[in-house]
Amino acid sequence: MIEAKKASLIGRRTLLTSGAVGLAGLLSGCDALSRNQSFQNILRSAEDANFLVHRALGDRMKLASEYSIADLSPKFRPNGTRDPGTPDYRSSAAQGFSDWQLRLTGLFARPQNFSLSALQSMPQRTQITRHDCVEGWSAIGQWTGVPLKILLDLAQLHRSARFLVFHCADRLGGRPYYESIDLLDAFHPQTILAHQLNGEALPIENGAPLRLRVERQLGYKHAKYVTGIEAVATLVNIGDGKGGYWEDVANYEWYAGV
Ligand SMILES: Nc1nc2c(c(=O)[nH]1)N[C@H]1C(S)=C(S)[C@@H](COP(=O)(O)O)O[C@H]1N2
Ligand SMILES: [Mo]
Repeated sequence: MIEAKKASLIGRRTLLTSGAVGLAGLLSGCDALSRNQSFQNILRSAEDANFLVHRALGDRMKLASEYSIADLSPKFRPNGTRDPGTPDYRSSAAQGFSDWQLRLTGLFARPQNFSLSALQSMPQRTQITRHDCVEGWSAIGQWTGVPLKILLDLAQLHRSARFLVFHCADRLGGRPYYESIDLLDAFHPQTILAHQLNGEALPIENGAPLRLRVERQLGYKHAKYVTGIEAVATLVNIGDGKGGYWEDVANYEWYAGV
């Protein structure tokens, strides 16, 4: 009897601990943290780990505030690239982006491309949120698009994937713009690929025809002009390895929570 109880407690402890380690893996921003010795010591205690799991998950899965139509900014100011301006982009824009392809590559069981009209025929989510740029301005806009989760399920994200990299059509200072998020943000209900702003087709200056909205993070994470989503196990081979254009160029934080 006592032995059985002990065994079940040990089983529970192991489960909680591995759950915590799994979460540390998921919270990719925690790479440095999970290498940190004292964090590892904390993880060894199952009860503390359980607490950390719930606190971390709770914080990360919270919804960003949503606003009403009355709160919309009169104009959603553009920032960074206002037009990728390449021949490919120009010709696609001239056709109303009817030839735009979103390419899902990397760690998917069914890597595939989606046209803009395919994306528009999927279930959509509309949300009014506040965008905060590190340069000190913010704007409230209404975004409509496909929840990223739908695409990840269709393409069957592989178990070994830990990050999604968003490739963009524009270059800044000669480098391609890109961004990346972890799987908690990827499956977050407010993470969408938006093709509309304030009920109209997304303007070129705001990222037409597709831009990421990852509402728990600062503006630079919201990749515009998205051409591809690559699922990877590590970010070290992408760009300079820091997970994004501004992370590489100016050491911006990879996890930019608001
Ligand atoms: N492809 C691409 N995405 C980008 C940028 C960019 O220059 N290129 N700028 C980022 C920054 S710093 C911000 S604040 C927002 C601005 O979005 P907006 O132009 O719709 O205001 O886009 C982000 N995504
Ligand atoms: Mo920004």
